Amino acid sequence: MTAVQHLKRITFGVALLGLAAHASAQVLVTDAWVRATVPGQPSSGAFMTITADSDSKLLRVASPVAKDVQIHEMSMKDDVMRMGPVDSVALPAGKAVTLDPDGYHVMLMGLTGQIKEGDHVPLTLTVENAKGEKQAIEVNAPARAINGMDHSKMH
Ligand SMILES: [Cu+2]
Repeated sequence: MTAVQHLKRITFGVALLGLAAHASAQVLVTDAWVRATVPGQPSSGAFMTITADSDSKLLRVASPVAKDVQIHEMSMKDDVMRMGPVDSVALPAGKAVTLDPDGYHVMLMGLTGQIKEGDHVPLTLTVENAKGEKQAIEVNAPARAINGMDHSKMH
């Protein structure tokens, strides 16, 4: 390939990327991770930071490693930590929303197998913007063994 042909290809690729960015809102997912499990553990949690460039909401999360995936919220009521499923998580424009073990989190329930430290767990996030346009975001979250709250006993 000549240098000019090569340059043309690069320019074409950049143009395509620019088009994709225009066609849909930008949603940035960082620091995604999944809690590693012990053999036989039925559920686990996925955590991440999500930043949308326009007012949006996280509608749902899917993963091939779990039969049921729910978005949960932790809350304090009468000095007792509770959690339950929510319909969606608001993603205000430009604000980094953190899903962590103490707040919103993604519950992976009915695991199809053990999640070992270092595994990569595919997650598909469905985000809807203010116009009602839905967008799927693919995330590969590494599994980390982190001690602390045993999430599986809370259900
Ligand atoms: Cu939960």
